[in-house]
Amino acid sequence: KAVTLVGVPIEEGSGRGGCAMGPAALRIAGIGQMLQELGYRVSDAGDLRPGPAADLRTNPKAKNLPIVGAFTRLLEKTTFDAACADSLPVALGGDHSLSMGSVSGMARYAEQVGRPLFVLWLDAHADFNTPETSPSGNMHGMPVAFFCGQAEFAPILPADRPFVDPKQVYQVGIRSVDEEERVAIATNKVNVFDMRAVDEDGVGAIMRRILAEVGRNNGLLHVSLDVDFLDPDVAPGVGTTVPGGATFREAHLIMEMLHDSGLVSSLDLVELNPFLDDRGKSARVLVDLAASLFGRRVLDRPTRSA
Ligand code: DIR
Ligand code: MN
Ligand code: MN
Ligand code: MN
Repeated sequence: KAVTLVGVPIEEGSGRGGCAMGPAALRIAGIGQMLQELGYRVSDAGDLRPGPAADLRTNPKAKNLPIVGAFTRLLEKTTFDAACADSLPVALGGDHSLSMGSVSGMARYAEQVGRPLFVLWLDAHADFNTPETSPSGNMHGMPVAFFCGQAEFAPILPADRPFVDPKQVYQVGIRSVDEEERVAIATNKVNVFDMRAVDEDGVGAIMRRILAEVGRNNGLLHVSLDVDFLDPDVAPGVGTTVPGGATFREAHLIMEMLHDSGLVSSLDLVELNPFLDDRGKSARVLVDLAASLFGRRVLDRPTRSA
């Protein structure tokens, strides 16, 4: 089993500084060593360092588009190449705009191998804004709309690229959605399990449903984990904390069930802002969660079947 780490030090999608230090913090917290200890062959693609794309113009409705677009292009290709080499790509963020690239790369790979791509979006936010609907202009609030082909974004990637079907996007942990975003999610039939659903049904039942659907369709599953999915008490190192997030135990259960499913094809760890963190706490939590996703467990006890 092989894993490719890709550092994506982008913060220009988030409207504040700090996320660019995320890859370094995740490395210091031991992401590579953890994977090696679990028996993976780990290659490290280093940190992507593109310059701003000269052909993309700045736009107040999509802030820092030239650099966000440049990262998108480079990460799309890096992710696609890793997947083609049978290595599981892990994007070390970096703000959530990087998923425009990682998910688009996996969509291209999925099309090549003739399997549907599903996306599990673990986040306080739906990130389904477009330049037209975004109240902030921050592109980290737009990646899902981008890879679902919802918006006429500037020509960052070829217009004929494969998109993700919004009905194959599963969002868990959602508790902050903008007005027009709410309409777009409903219209496009994104599968949203908000925190009320988590409270009523529990993450175990929700994950069993999602994984059964992906398995039934022989899908690939891209997992995108935003630090603000977690409760701010668990992970304070993020610029957009929202109270009432997932607990440490809920998050680990999700990761363990993902491992047991054997369906995960790719992973983003995003929005870690080490400048706001509490002595590396959130970086360590992310590495711990990734460890559960990659197979670390307390006892050899598989997930209870539905
Ligand atoms: C808000 C905040 N929905 C926006 N978004 C995110 O600016 O679009 N915060 N992703 O983390
Ligand atoms: Mn996000
Ligand atoms: Mn978020
Ligand atoms: Mn965010």
